[in-house]
Parts: sequence; structure tokens; C-alpha cells
Amino acid sequence: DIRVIIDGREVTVPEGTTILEAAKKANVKIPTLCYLKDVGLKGIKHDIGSCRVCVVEVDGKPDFVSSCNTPAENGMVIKTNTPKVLAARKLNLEMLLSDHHLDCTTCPKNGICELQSLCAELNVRAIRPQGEMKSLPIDDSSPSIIRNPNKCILCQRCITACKVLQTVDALELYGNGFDAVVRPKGGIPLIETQCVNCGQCALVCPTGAIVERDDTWKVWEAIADPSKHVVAQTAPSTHVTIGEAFGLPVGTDITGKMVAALRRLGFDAVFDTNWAADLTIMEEGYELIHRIKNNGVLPQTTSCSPGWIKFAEEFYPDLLPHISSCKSPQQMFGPIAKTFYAEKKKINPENIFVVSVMPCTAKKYEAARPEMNSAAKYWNNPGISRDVDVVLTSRELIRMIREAGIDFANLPDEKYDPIMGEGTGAAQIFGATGGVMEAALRTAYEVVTGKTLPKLDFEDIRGMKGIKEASVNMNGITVKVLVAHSLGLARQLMDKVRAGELKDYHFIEIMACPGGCIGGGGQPIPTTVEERELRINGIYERDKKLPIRKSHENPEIQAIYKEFLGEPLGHKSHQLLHTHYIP
Ligand code: HC0
Repeated sequence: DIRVIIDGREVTVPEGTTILEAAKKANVKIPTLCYLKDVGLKGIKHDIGSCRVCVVEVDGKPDFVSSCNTPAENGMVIKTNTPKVLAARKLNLEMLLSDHHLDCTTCPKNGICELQSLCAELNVRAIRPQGEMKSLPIDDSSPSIIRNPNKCILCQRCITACKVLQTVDALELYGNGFDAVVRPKGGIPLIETQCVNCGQCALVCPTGAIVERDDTWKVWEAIADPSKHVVAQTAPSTHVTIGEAFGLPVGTDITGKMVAALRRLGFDAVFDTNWAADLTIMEEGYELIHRIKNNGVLPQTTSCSPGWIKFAEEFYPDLLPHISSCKSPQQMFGPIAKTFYAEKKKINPENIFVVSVMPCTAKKYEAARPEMNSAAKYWNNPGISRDVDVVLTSRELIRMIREAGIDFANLPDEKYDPIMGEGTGAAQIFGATGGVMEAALRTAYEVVTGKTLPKLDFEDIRGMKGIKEASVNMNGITVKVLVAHSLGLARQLMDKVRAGELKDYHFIEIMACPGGCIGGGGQPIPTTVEERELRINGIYERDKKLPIRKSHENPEIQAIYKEFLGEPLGHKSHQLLHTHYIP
């Protein structure tokens, strides 16, 4: 251990501790802007020290020192709040502002911009004479993400998220001085890069330079159109994340309030993606059993995370046969709403407008994929629009609730509509890393063995630790499974699959985002490791509370097989619920 003096007080810290961390131990908060302790996962640090907002004075050093990436040394005397330090920080912020587009009132990050809140915190009261402003084109080529390079402060957090966390590496720092920009590699539009639409860049961007595409207006228009029957589906993770934006503790189960809010916004029916997650487990569980019994391609991987699907298509096209043919729950919901539900309610499927509430920017891309129009094919009616018409991220739904003046925190709890509204605990845990696997095992075990699973909780594959592993004995076969969250971890597993090293494994869950969907690119900001952990706790608490915790016991799932689908992997399932990937 070493001892340092910070603002006149001595603290003892382990060797290698940065000045920033040492100060925290002394209860001194040094402001930061470009720095991030963990980019998505513990251990992925971003500390390039470019913004110089965290500078401090160190006795004996002629220049200011950036505290985020300078290790404290034994005997160091550090001053964090002298007038000189405060003036330097302010100057550095003012320099950033001097060529920043100051249209804060209309910026999508208004209210959650870190540059804006730092200026408030550090009492910035003057703008330097504004210099030349960048006027680069806005890149709105992606279905998921909008880039406004004029608002970029070159912190490069997005590059770390894309390159180190996700190993996609679609962004680069280009040019020098005033002309320096972060841009898609090669300066091409984002849509032409290997970007997988995961949105982890948007989660870490401190300003309005990278944001989700805003599709809220399409939903307002549909709701206002009397010919449209507008239905909502809510993703598993949103049940525990929307409340944060309305002052509720992180991880609070707001299911009932979210249903109430959607009704007040004007939706004609409010359903749950959890219902479709239970349906996915039936199809995906039977697919796994079928592959094991018939020497199919193993290990099977999950297919519900569209960022992961695009990643596989970009980087592992040779391994696409490993991916389950099941569509994601979002994309199972859409065609069922426009077939089974339409028939039951005697509504013309052309008039059904499906809106998803998702934690995920890539879900916008998934819904727009050309093959996702099974209902139109089923009815042989090109007048039927896409299976899912609009995808709203959590942040967009939050904005709509605010815009409509709904007092979310004080809403009563309401229930989902019947037919596609019941979800089990197994479906609820889809929203956390390991949850799809756990849900699949709960069902596969009982289907294969005909016995009741003695213990429902698969603790080994839960939580924020790295790659996770479990095995379960089913009638003499030891089914071995792996779980990866984030594409960097997925890459580690897929390299092993490619090398033939995972031949004795049966099933791999991959979610593109750290922590699973609770850490999705469309979730409330901030989404740090701490928020991710609290949201995961919220997910498993809700699972414990629910009366039914296994997908095959969901009465509304039993009903759709009886009344419409017949059996898992049957003809209608293939028409509506499965897809395939072409290398
Ligand atoms: Fe997820 Fe999903 S669980 S991907 O993590 O499978 O986005 O929350 O909605 O579709 O259900 C996201 C979350 C979903 C889907 C479900 C799956």
C-alpha cells in the first residue's frame, strides 16, 4: 500500500491506484468527462485522458496531471480544488464548447448530456468567443442509430465500446486538430460498415453525437389514425428499467404501471413480449431436442439478439447453421398478432399496427429485415405491412410518457390484455444474461425426462461474470451449455466453435449486450455495470414472484398450440415463427 495526501488529508491505497480512485477513497469527487471506469463490462476501462477535465495539481510537477490515468505515488501531495485547478477545468470545458453546436434545447440528449451537466456542476458561465463550427453531414443511414459528428467531443468512448467490448471495430478517429472526427471506418455511411446496431456506442456517448433513431412520431400517427388497431408488446427487460427515468429505484418492477401508461397513450391492446418468449422456448427447446436426437448441427446457439445475428453474419458466416432457426420473441409476436389474434378478434390484419417496446436499438434493424413479413406471406396479401411496424426503445417510450404528461410513478397497476398477455417467470428472465438458457433448460428437462425439475434456479449461468457454463443430466445425456454476453465474449466462444473445440457442448446463449437486454443500447442512460447488476436483481425477483415459472405451463401458450399452431416445429410454426440465415 502507498500513502498520499489529497487536499490535506492522508489516504492509504493499493499501489497502482489512480489519483482519481484515490481521491474517491478520500471522499473527493474529481469531475470526469471522457473517462469511463467500465465500458459495459468490468475491466474494460476507457482512460485516454483527452478531455483534461479531471486535472489536478501534484506538488513538484510543473504541469497539471490528468487524474484518471495517472497512478498515485507514495508520498504524493495532490490538490484537487485550488482556484488554479478549477480555472483550468473550466477553461478546458469552455474550449470544448467553443466549437460545439449549442442547440441544447432541441438536442436529443437534452437533460442527459454529460457535457451539459458538467457545465452546470463546474459553474461555467461564459462561452469563449465561438470559433469556426463544424458542419459535417448527419449520418442517418442506419435504421438504429443516428450520428451527429458536429456534437462529438472526441472522447472516443464509442470507439472503445465498438472495438474492445464488442470487437466490431466499425468506428475510427480520423484527422488532426480542428478537423479530427470520429467516423465510421473509411468515412463511409454507418450502414455500409460492419456495425451490428447494438447501440453500445449510444449508451456511452456523453453528448448528442450518437443517439437512437427516434420513431415516436410514427406511433403518435398510428394512434391518431382511427382505422388502425394499435397493439403494444413489451420486452422482458423493460419491466424493470422504465421506472428509473421516473425516479423509481433502479431495478423496480414497473410492469403494471407500464401497461397502464401504454393504455393512457392510446394503445388499443397491450400485450407482453414475455408471452412470445414463452412461445420461443417451446420452439427453440424442441429444436434443441430434435438436433440432439437426430445428429443435427451442435452446439445450437440462440437467435433472439439481432446484434448477435448481424455479428454472426458479418464475422462467422460459416457458422450460421449453428444458429437456431427460431425468430426472436419480438418477431414471433408480430406475425401471430396479424394471424391468430386478427382471426380471433375478427380484425383485418391490414389494420393491425404492431409496436414493440424494446431495450434494443438493433431490434429496429431486426424488424426492418426483408424476411420479417411472414403475415403478409401467410395471407398472401401485400397490403399487410411488416410483422412489426415500429420498434421503440425504452428511451423513446419514456419520452412519449413524458410528452403525454402521464404521472408514471403514481399510475395504478394494470394487467395485460388476454390472448397474448400472459408471461411466465421463464420468459421474464430472458431480459438478463443467461435467462434464455435457464428458461430453455426448465422446459427441455421436463419435456425430455417427463419429471418435475427439482430446482428451477440455475445460479451458475446468472449475473455479470464473463462466460458462464452449466450442465444438466436429462435421461442419461449430460446437456452442456455456455452463455456469453457482449460480442467480445461471443467472439471467444465462436472462435472455439470454429476450431472444433466445443463439440461436446449442446447449446450456447449469446446476447450482444453486456448483462443481456437489461444492458441494451436503448435502455435508460446511464447504463453502467452498477445499473446492470441492479436490473438483473429486479429480473430474478420478478421471476420468483410469478405464479408460473416454466414456459410450457403458460395457459395462453397451451391455448395457441391447441387452437392454431398444432405442435412445436409444426407447419404453421415453420411458416410464421422460424427463419433461416444464408451465408
Ligand atoms: Fe430481449 Fe428478447 S429478451 S432479445 O434480451 O429472446 O431486445 O428484453 O425482447 O425478441 O423476449 C431485447 C429483452 C427481448 C426478443 C424477448 C429474446
